[in-house]
Amino acid sequence: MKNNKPTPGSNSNAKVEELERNREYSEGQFITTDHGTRINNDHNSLKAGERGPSLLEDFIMREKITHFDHERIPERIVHARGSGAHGYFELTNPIPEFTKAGFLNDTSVKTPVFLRFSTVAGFRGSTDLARDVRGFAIKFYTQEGIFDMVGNNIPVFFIQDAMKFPDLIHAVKPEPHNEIPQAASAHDTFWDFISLMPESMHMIMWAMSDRAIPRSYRMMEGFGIHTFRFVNAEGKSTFVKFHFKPKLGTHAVVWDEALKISGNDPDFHRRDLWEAIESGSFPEWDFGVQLVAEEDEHKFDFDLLDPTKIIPEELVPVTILGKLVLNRNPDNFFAETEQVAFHPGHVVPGIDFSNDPLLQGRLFSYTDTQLSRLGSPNFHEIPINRTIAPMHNNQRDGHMRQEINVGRVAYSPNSLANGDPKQATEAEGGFVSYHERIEAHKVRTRSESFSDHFSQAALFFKSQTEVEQNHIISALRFELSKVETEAIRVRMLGLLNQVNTDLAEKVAAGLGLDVPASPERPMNHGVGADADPEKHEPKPLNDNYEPSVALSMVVNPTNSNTIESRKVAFLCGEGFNEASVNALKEALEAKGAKAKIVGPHAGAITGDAGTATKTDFTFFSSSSVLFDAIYIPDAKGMKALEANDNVIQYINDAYRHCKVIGADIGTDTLLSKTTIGNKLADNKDTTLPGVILQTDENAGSFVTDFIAQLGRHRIWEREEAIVM
Ligand code: HDE
Repeated sequence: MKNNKPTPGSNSNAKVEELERNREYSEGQFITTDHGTRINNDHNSLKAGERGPSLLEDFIMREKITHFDHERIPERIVHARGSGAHGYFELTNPIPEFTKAGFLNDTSVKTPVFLRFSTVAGFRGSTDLARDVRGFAIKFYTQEGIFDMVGNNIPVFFIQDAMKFPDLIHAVKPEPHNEIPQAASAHDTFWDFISLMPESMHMIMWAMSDRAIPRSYRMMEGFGIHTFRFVNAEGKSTFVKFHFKPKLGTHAVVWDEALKISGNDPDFHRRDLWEAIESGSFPEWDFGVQLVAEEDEHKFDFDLLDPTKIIPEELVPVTILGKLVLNRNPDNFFAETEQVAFHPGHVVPGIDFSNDPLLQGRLFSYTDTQLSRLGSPNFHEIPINRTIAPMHNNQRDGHMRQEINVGRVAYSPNSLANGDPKQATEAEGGFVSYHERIEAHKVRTRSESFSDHFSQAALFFKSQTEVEQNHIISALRFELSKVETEAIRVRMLGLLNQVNTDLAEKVAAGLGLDVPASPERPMNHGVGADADPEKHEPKPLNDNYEPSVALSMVVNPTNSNTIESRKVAFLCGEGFNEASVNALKEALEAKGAKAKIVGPHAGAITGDAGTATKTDFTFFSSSSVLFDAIYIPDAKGMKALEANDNVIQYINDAYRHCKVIGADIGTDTLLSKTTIGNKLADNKDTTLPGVILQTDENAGSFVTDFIAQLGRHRIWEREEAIVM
């Protein structure tokens, strides 16, 4: 018997309620076999005598162990590592002139969603902080069926044609002979492939940028990448690209930090998402679209069907339709996050596909992969995948079928069931594919309009601030220095040089190489056997684009200086200054930030006013890479802090990673042992950006200063020439 526990009110929705029929609550219940027989002893197997052999008869042990033996399913071939949450989409700006999709027309309906974030290359247990693209896959449970927006946090892709996807993934995954490296693109096979695929250059710029090491899933943009179609009630189509802009802004960590987080907390992003939702700090995005009239299809320098291109927001602005909010963690990771099955081909009337050859290939792949991953064509019956719209058809049977279809008719046309289930006319909500006129030869080739591989790569690079450009250069140096085959490094320099000479030269300097005078001609995979190779040569750079602020994370116009949910470590010694801790803590918490007490040991420490205060972490069990800023109050036990290498490391890392550091009066000796001390020793009058030292004079402004600096996310002016 199940308890029928109500689902918590405010963060429930139609899908969350629908899942209730599958929830199992054990509280107050007897333990039973899978078949309901109450178990009297769950600790011992059935034996012939106390010290004798186990008996085959033991149906209870056999059932328990058999189930355990079969607990695992294959992990996703890509995007194996991920985390998900429930939420809703709320429409504020209906667009009936562009699409008839109900959930984009009716503002009275909140559409339930389930969003899964992921990395691409690593295995299920790999670190969250790998340099990688992040998946951003949303299941919209609309009243007209499921719409899956299976996107990424980067708006372009490595390849132009689905035919190359297995090659790309074989190249980036661990090398097949020794299964090294895990969750990393810094190895020969990946860069060998990329160096022969000029079409990947735009994506490479993004993947080597800080976008590939996000601070949080909640601080990433999401993109549908491909051009899709909207279709309105009159059957008119408009090209559309999907965008999700995070309320907290788009932010990253720095590479050294990513490496250290991977050791300190490989679940960093998963934990961050979970904790934010549990604490009521609900992640939120604006959902927007770029719309292009059919008549304008050919008005751009690039092809709308080419998934290695963006439409710069300066050319077509993003129209915001509403907000997407995540407000509920799953009840069970396996049942929901692991078994959720996305598919770009899950669409509803009013949304249709373009002929992007990458998208077209995906339309095949996703059902196919669920068959091997989830094991049956009945994966749509798994609770998280179930539509909340009525579902009736003549599909039947198969492994693990749940539905009990009543009646003798499982075919159409039929007369024995009055022709039911019946087809829906367009007016009744039947899906009608867009009537695109196509007149063409069957050819196995690529369109010439897909040959400009460098212009948007150059646009991306020049739209970055100097700090961001330096990070791209460092990332390329890091990755390529891990490549053992020199010819691959040289070929990459040749390609980078076609994007931006300064970039190529700086990367080359880090590799101890020269940029090749004439790049080795990469093999051109776009040429079909029946095509003219000259016509498919990569076009030289067209540098006509204006830089776009939307592409930079530092000057991105959607970034606000909110400090909501940011985490600040308070490094407290015994007898810490309670007044200064409380003043900053209260001010931070009032703005939605989190203050964590880090102390010399677990349990509690006592402040100078005698208050026993629980420590959240110790200097040994945590690190500044897990926080956005640190504050060091004065303490009677300051001497112990001064002698503690972990404390010094805390401060040095926070400084190196350009984080805000606040310090009380009385911390001078401690600071003198850190990088801060070294910098100040050079010039006593210098103030260091983002290092806020409390004095008697600034007592009134310290807290506001600290909060203002924290809102900047990083103090980039502190970053010294990372690039030699
Ligand atoms: Fe995927 N991709 N993909 N992909 N993809 C999968 O489906 C595939 C591509 C993306 O959280 C797989 O259920 C092909 C682009 C996300 O469950 C698989 C091609 C984009 C997720 C698959 C692509 C994506 C997947 C593996 C080239 C961004 C995770 C497990 C034609 C727009 C969804 C699964 C989740 C997952 C195939 C390219 C995004 C094998 C063949 C481009 C976010 O079906």
